[in-house]
Amino acid sequence: MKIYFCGSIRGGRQDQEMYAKIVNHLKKHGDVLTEHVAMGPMLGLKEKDVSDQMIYDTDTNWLRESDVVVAEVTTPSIGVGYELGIAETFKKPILCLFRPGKERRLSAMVSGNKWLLVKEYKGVQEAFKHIDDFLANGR
Ligand code: 6K6
Repeated sequence: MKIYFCGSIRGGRQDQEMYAKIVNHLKKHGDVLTEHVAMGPMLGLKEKDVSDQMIYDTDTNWLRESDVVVAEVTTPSIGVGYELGIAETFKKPILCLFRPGKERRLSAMVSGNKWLLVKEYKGVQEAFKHIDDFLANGR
């Protein structure tokens, strides 16, 4: 199974460690096409190594090829929101994981979209459970 993982990059990297845990878990289920999203600054691609056009072209091709999309949507990111819109037009099954917080509300464009399966979680084990349910049963 080809899994496209989405997480904030220019929107802010504060959840990068959580992305890494989620991606490690996703790798038990299949090939994660976008592992770099979860990598720390020392391991991942350097932003300057690739052009923005190359990023866009590669990512849209990977979205087209993917079987499922899993997005961590706690840190708001234009790129992640855009990827969700593209993935929906490709009719991909999509799981969005969100950690509610005091000052945080998920965009209505995500929480109000019935195509997206949106699951709230507090800790990483709960996120893993949502992923396992989604990949096994689509819910
Ligand atoms: C730097 C560090 C890791 O990768 C890079 C190079 N930049 C990107 N490489 C690959 N995909 C990217 C890059 N920048 C954004 N994206 C895609 O948009 C990812 O698939 C993310 O899910 C999403 C993040 O969007 P922003 O708006 O938060 O950057």
